[in-house]
Amino acid sequence: MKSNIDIEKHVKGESQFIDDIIVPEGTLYAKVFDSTIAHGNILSITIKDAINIPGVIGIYTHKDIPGINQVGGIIQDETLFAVDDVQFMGEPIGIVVADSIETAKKAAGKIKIEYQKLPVITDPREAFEKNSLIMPPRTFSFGDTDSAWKDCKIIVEGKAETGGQEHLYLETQGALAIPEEGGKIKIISSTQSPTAVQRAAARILAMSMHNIEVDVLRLGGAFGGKEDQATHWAVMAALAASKLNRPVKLVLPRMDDMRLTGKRHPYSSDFKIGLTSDGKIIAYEATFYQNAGAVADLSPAILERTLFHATNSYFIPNVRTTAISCKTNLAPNTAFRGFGGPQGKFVIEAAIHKAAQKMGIDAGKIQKKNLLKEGQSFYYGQKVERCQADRCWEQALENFNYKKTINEIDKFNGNNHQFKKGSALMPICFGISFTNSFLNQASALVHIYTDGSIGVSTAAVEMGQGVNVKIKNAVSKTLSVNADKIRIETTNTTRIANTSATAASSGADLNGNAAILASNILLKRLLKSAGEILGIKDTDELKLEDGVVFHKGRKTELEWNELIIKTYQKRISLSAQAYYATPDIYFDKKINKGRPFAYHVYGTAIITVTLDCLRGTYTIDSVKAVHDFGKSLSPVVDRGQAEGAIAQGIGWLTVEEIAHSKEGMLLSNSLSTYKVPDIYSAPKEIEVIFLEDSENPFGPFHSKAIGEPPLMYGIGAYFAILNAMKAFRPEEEFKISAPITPERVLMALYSKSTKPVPSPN
Ligand code: LUZ
Ligand code: MOS
Repeated sequence: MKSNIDIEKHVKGESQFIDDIIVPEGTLYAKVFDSTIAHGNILSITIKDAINIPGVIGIYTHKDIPGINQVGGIIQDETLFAVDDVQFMGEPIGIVVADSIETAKKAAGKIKIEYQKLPVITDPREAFEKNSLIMPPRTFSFGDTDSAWKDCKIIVEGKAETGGQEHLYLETQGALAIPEEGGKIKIISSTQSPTAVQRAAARILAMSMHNIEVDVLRLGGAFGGKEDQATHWAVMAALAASKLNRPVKLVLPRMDDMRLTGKRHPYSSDFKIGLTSDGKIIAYEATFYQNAGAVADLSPAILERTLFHATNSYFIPNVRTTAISCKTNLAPNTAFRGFGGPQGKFVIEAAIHKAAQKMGIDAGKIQKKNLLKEGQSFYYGQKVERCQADRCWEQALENFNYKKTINEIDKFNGNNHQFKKGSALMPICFGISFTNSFLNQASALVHIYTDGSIGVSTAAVEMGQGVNVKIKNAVSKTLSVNADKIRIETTNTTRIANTSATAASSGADLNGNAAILASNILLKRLLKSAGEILGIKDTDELKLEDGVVFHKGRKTELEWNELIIKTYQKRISLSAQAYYATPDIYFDKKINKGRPFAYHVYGTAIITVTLDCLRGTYTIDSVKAVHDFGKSLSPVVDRGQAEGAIAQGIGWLTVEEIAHSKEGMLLSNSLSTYKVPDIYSAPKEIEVIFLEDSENPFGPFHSKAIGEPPLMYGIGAYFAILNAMKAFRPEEEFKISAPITPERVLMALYSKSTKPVPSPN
């Protein structure tokens, strides 16, 4: 089987998500009640009208927590339930538990909370000015920018902004907690990080981790939104289950999910770039103001990845970047596909765009001239190895006939007034590994049953990205048995302990490698056993191929099923556990240098758009990319990931707009007020070519991570639209502020400025 193994079940509606599980007898339902103001002190909570409603079983707040009221992962600054004050609208204050979800909802609506309001900050720069920070700023530097500016012929300074992004996973956050014998709690959770749920539940309930079991079948999407923020709901359900000794289900309704959970971090950034007259970048400085929301969540790690990717796929000899995590009164922003990388890359692309404009040349000239080369170093100290930047670039331009595209666009723009076309090139380079080195570990447990079928457990969580089919293929290749014999089990903390989140695009790498190691242990045992069965001494000459034992390249009579049962009868273990830790990665946070990434993923995309200059609307005509997949473990899954990421990246920078009121209320709070790319706004054409001959010793069978990198091709759509706008108003200096919604395009095209709006002829 080559495609995502869930596809058939998905299409038939047979795939189970949290809300599809047939609940145990006596299950209760929980509803969160939350802050209706963005900042203030809680004066009183009155539950009288709620608790007396028939069917309401319990109402829990911070007072009911037996352990520590703390769910912060990186910094301990986040309570499960608010205590004295609230810091964002939607901050959980407690839960109502009832015998039906309707009753729980009704009761939650009857809880009265009095507040004393405090000033609200929603803007990161304002937070910075008021010294409202999550942690001290961080600076990465390389070379010496201060002395480099004098060597620059062209210097451009500017500001760039990117907005938030709602994850909008199809399955909202949720969990089912089931009490078991002796106080143990089993939590079935829609989480990317089973161990994070287990750890937080143990802390909140004052229990040992071995009394909490977390099980994950699959997620209906996550995109980073369930890396840290699936924990709360699971722990709340566990708390109620533990209090009441009854199963408790907590699934967030869509509007609660949008209101209560954080999004991609909006960034506001300043940049300064200096170049020689022939377009070589000599110096680059950037300051990133990250809108973290009310608590740290994963913001410090996301901030760090922004710094790592601030120079995208370019070598710049003098760089200084500073990133500031600003504490505001919004829901805590969190991991989102790319994890701060896209925000960093957008700013350097903005700087190059502006520099190109000033020099009167195509941005592509600057991009090409500064692409990373083998043997150079990234500005955080890692050597550039197996660099594919140039190859992807060259092949994209050649395969997709970029020259012709440009000529056609120029011709079109010369002949049209209302419609203008634009294009942009977008090279990417994305580092693979968790930037916190210790997280780069995984383990696998492989059982072969006596009928020859195989069960594989790892830490990987299937969330639609196809990690299960990749692990299946990796085990199938290693043992040389048909993939149909292999079942990928749920992700479960009793089978696989101390899991890192399935995140950082590294799920298939880490868990695939662990599964290969475990399979190899079994393979070695099986071949030794085969030698004994066949009476062959030189086991080195034995091989398993398609479920048959071969000796010196010749088929023997010994087949898989017989080998398995005989090995079992000889009392040889048919189970193996293995552990994988990415080798040779480290990072010194004192000097901000090291080798944080196992490897990098490269690619180049060409994006073309058509803009209706009367309406401000646009179509993304095409996205054509040459992408470095390494040697793919599943080309159809990888292609799907690339195409989906491209659409999601374009959505972030074009139509998806998160809006808050000044009081910190989320205005884009439903599917009617928040626009995600649909079939009309997605690119009309996406073509992705697999770069050939790319080796990757760190990936299972030389594959490369795919989850996040292609999202950043979407940045090209922003600049393609900007270029089309420039074609309409060549004199105008447009602000760099994403998302570039049709509304904003229209306003910009007809903005009052010293330069007149051109009219036809
Ligand atoms: N999560 C995380 C991530 O904890 N660390 C990372 O470096 C990372 N990178 C990308 C996505 N999620
Ligand atoms: Mo992450 S953004 O959960 O890979």
